[in-house]
Amino acid sequence: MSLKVQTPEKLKLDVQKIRKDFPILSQKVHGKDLIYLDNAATTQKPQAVIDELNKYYNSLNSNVHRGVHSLSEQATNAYEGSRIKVKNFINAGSEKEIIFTTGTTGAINLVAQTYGRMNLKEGDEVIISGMEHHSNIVPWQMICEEKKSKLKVIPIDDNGEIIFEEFEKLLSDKTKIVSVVYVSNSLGTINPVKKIIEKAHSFGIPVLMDGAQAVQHIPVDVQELGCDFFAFSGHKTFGPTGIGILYGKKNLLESMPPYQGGGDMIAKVTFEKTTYNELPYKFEAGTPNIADAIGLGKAIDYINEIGIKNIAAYENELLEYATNELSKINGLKIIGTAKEKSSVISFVFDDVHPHDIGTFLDFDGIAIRTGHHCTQPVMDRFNIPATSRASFSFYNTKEEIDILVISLNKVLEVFG
Ligand code: C6P
Repeated sequence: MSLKVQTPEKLKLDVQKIRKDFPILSQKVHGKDLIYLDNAATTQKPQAVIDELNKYYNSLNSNVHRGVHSLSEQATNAYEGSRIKVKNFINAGSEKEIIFTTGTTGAINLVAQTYGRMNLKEGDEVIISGMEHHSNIVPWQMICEEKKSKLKVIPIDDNGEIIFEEFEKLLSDKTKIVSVVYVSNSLGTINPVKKIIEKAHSFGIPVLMDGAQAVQHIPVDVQELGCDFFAFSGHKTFGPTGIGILYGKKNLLESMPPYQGGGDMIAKVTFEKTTYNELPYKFEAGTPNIADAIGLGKAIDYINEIGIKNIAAYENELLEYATNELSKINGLKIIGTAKEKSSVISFVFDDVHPHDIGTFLDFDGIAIRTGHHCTQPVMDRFNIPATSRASFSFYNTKEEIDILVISLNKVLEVFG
């Protein structure tokens, strides 16, 4: 069980120093030190990101791409500078391929409503996997329903891994797009995305990767992967909420119609006809989320300072430690035992409902998520209503995992 990154000989990551960068981590909850293990839902923000947002509103606030005055120029430079940071972060070929969206959900809806609307017709098929987040299911269902196309689902096995042979069987000339998650938020599975992309491409089919749980944990290089679209969210990447990214290959984005109409996405408007702006602005109608885009750029700077390979290696240690320690707890069953996993552990007890676990742990200051994690089909696949999920980030420690284990044992004493 490991993240796909070799552990460097000597870890360069100083967790105690890093923790001081995150003001929220020194809070108390119910009188106990906060132990934040809900990082798959959203990550905490370093002071540098919080300061960047303050700086923007204190000294830079202005609209972008519109004014000739100094403030507007500075805001535009910061906003476009952030786009370049994102481009470098995922190694896109050009900043024109980076679209600011509201998040992963916004990015996938954009592709479904533009690429999907343009390419799907009656009888066509969209392939997703059985471990998708609802935001990579429902947008495709909506457009498939409208176009009388079909959604095909790659089944997953008992470990929570995609059954690759079943994927191969689903591919045909009816398939118009494959849209799969890179790292599952409820199982932790890291999918063999390169293999999936290569297989789909051998049929000439484009692939969208839901990278919402990938970029904050493992190095991502969209050119090396070869994916056609890649989506992720700022708030899961130590940046602000309300901002996210759609990467798309230039030729595909150019061929797609705009998503929404409005200011900034146009070249020329008359009542008779409108022509559209060049990439990436064609897909960014209206005043964008300037401050949060800049905040995301700062979050990427922060990740780069620590080093994504160091992050991956450290989180891998946490995952192994937590898997071992949690496995010792009587009756605890881990859901999601793929060979390649990210730092997410979903678990169930036979006789204790996850919501009771979550509430109990909260009184010990421990934040985990309980429920279906917006992946109801995954719960159905494993025949369970919900799981408890502990998800780790590079600011978590083994000591925190020890406290989680103590608290879970107390849960068993009370409810078991
Ligand atoms: N998962 C979780 O607790 P947004 O809401 O657009 O930022 O991200 C949606 C999304 C898409 N794909 C995956 C794999 C995700 O994990 C998420 C968000 C959170 O697991 C909130 S439901």
